[in-house]
Amino acid sequence: PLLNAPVTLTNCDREPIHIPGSVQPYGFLLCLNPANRRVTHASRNTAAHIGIEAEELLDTDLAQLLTPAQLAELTALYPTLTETPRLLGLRLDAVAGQPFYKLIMHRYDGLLWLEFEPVSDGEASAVDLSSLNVALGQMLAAGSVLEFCQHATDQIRDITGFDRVLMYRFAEDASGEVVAEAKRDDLEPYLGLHYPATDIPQQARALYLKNWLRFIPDVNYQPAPLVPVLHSTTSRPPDMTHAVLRSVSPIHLEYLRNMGVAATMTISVIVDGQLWGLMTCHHLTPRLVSYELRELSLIVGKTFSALLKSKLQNDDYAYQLHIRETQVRLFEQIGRHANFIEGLYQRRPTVLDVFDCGGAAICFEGDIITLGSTPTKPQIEELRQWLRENVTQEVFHTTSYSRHNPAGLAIRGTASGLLAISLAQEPGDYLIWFRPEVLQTVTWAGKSQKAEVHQDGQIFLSPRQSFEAWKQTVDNTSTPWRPMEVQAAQEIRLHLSDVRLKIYNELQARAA
Ligand code: BLA
Repeated sequence: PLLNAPVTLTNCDREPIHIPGSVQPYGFLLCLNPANRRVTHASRNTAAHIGIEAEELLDTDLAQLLTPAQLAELTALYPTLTETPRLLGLRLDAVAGQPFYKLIMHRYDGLLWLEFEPVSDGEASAVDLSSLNVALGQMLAAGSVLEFCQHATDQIRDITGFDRVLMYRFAEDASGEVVAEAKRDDLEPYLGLHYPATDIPQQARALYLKNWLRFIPDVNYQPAPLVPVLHSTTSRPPDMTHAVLRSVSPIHLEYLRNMGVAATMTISVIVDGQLWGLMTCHHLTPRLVSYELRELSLIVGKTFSALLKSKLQNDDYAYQLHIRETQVRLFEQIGRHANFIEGLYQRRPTVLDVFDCGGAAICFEGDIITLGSTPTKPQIEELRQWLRENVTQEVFHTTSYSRHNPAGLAIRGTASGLLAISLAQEPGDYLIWFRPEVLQTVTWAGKSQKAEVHQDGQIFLSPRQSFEAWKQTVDNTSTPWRPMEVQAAQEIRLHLSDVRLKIYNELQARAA
């Protein structure tokens, strides 16, 4: 029933994409029973490829297709197969005059999987190792995560020749952002765009953790069903999690067509067993990339994944260091000023320089001093009152002030996010950092902003629409405050209250 239930835009998490019961027809598939090595399933399109009907192949051994020497070679390999596909240097010349095929094999779900891919014309089979060497050197040397992502997208584009290569990074809420892009000059940029979590449903993410590379050479294909479609022992189609030719979700194919994309290849980026992101390649016309080049891209992708963790740690460390150094200099300035509060803003670094944020305000003894991009002083005064009446914590932070206080809607452009520390025992003095609404910092680069709707009233499925959908989910919200920032704010608070206490004690001593 699940298989037959129509998949709609709201239940796509339930589409069983690992058992589509069909393949992409650019190649053909045979499944074998490992016990007797006879064919249990063939894809319907064997006739189109090698002139033999699928039914004719069932229950045969491969003697019909292979020479005795090839058959012996294959037989020797069966016991070594695992779920990871292997390319065999075996070229199938089924019928004189037919194109050559490569054989990709793996073992999964109680079956031996033999996938045959045509050798494309003029295929670059020689892998350019020295350019790979340069590429890996650049990736190693990258100073930041973003630079690292940029090198990787450039490399994948060089290797494969796709029109566009994107690095798509997932956020904590499973939405995604394009953080690097290599593309043909005449294409509109996607860099900086965000998409909601639903564009890549849960089961697809789970599958992409097991299988690192997907390839769709032509989104307008007609799927070739398996014959027979059901697995003999499980009463569902064979599990294609690791199959190269697995037929793709029709919803996703529509999405790609709506985007004007004719071919894609996507490589998983995995850190600590989690899907960190996807490297997605697009081509505007159908494109058959050779298995060898796909494997080479996969090596770059896996190397990228392996190095990414240390690059992420470096970025964190650099930011932590920046915060520490700025704090220290700020504390020195505070110590030098007779009126310590002046040390927070009169020269750089100011409190604004400590964090990545839009603006800051110092509310002290009835005065308000602003730095960077902030709400107006009367608005800050209102905020100060609100904090005083509603917040008991010494350090308060939110990504969406308007969720706590509807009055916050008016200032979301500069102050969706707040990080506030109270400055003294007596309430009312605050140091506040502001972060703008995320939406103020991103734009859709395309021309039309209005929603496109089909004649039947269905929403047009495309990245542009999902960008609009993503916007709804981040209305009135800033980027999150990181634990290291909250902790640094706490330290600044402690330091300021120490300084105050010292001044107070000195005054007391003098008075005595
Ligand atoms: C899969 N969706 C994907 C994939 C990507 C995206 C990269 C991986 C498959 C591939 O290689 O193409 C999303 N692609 C994007 C985004 C951009 C892009 C955001 O280029 C931005 C530029 N998708 C939807 C909705 C549903 C949906 C609403 O938008 C479901 C109702 C489903 N997406 C969906 C499914 C898959 C998918 C089922 C898995 C496809 C498969 O592997 O069979």
